[in-house]
Amino acid sequence: MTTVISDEKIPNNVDLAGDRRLQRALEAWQPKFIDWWKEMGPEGWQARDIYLRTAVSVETDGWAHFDYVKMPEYRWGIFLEPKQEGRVHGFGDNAGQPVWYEVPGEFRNMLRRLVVTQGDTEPASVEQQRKLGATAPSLYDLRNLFQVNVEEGRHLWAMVYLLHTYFGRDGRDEADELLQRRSGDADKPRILGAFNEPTSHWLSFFMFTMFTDRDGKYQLASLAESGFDPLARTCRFMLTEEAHHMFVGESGVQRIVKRAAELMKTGDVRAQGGVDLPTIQKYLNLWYTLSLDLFGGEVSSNAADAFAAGLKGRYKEDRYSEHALIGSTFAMDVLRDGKVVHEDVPMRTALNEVLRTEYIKDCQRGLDRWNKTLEGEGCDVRMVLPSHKFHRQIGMWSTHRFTPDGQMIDQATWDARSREWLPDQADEDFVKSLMKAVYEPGKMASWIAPPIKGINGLPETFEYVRP
Ligand code: BYC
Repeated sequence: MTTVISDEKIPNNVDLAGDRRLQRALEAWQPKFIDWWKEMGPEGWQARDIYLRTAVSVETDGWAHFDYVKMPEYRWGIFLEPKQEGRVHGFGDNAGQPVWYEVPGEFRNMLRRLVVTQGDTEPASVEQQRKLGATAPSLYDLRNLFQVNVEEGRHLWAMVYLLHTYFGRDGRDEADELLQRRSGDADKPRILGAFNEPTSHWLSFFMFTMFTDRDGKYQLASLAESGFDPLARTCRFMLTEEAHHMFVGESGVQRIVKRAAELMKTGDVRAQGGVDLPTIQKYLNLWYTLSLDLFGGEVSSNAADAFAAGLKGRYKEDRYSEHALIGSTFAMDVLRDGKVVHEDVPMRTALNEVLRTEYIKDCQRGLDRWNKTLEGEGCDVRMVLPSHKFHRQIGMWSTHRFTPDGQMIDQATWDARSREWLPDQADEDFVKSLMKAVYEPGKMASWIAPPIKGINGLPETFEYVRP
């Protein structure tokens, strides 16, 4: 076990020194990444000492090193889970055949698209969150924001390693373009919808890390099944870091919910500087549905092709007994002639929906924990996941309007009622008005309860970010 950061220019466990050409190519990309980080990373905090975790190996008992570091000096490294000898494809048309260690020619484009789509989300999220440091509710939260940011940077490195190593010239061009697109930019936006939405305050940040990072968990887990072995191994290690991001989101919202319930006992929540539960529910509705869109269309030939090819599997493929999925079906709601019907859809084309269904169950478990908090505070309001048909912008439900409980409505009803369900400008202005920075160790903003414990066994009063 080692928790010491190696002194190589790019820390790694892929023997970069043994491949001079690749090492040179990545060392040429590194300064472009640092320039991007300085321009688009956390605004105003680059020269500060932040108490951060750095990945230094993939060993379960000691992969992380904790210390103060200035973010531009963070040691972004390349870490893949170790190779399992004799690994075979776990699903699709090649199930049982040896996995690939190089990119098969016929699937090169499909694979590159998956890697680029995944890679694009990582810098996008850093860009979305770059101004949040100015309004952090505590030093603990400020540090968690930066932890998430630097690790999204490392996840970008993971995808760039794959592009440089396996996709030649095209891969190098794609790696450069990952640093050129910008979240929310009209001319060169990020690829997926949710990654172009502004994350303009901490309630949105916590909802993003709860719901959008959780999409990341499911997408990475299905790529971790890939028969392209280097992709599987890199995604497996990324999942280790992803767990903390979802913790930040889930516990962040839980603390806001707790504070709201406490304030409800003494009067109007907003008047006392809290975020009221109906407003929290609206932001939940927004970020949950934006994240549902990230799974793609309900019926998707792309998903079927990626599964057939052995490139993208299901969540925890080994829980299933059947891995070819020829002739099987998935029962799901679909739109037929403008009506919702429940139908059996050929399984391979339904795989985006299969994955989304797993994700929805996982989100519900998070809400159950928030609702336990409400119960514990003696509050009888409950947080609810809206229907998967509500407020969709991708897939078959995007063509019609639905209420949060899944009833189809016309556009006029939607126009009259959507403000009850989604945040409007007044909600946005109100939430922003609460966002005043608290930088004193151990102190919290009025709208959020303190965390249950600090980071890495340290107290909540620890100076996680030095002045
Ligand atoms: N926005 O067959 P379809 C994370 C496009 S998050 C815009 O329905 P398919 C993270 C699609 O590209 C995880 N466009 O779906 C979290 C296609 O275009 P073409 C990110 C969209 O192909 C927090 C067309 O619509 N990982 O890690 O199965 C912080 C029809 O597509 C969207 C991945 O996404 C959308 N939402 O796509 C940091 C994994 N959805 O081909 C990080 C890699 C679909 O017609 N990507 N389209 O031009 C994939 O597995 C798949 O590409 C998708 C589903 C999940 C996006």
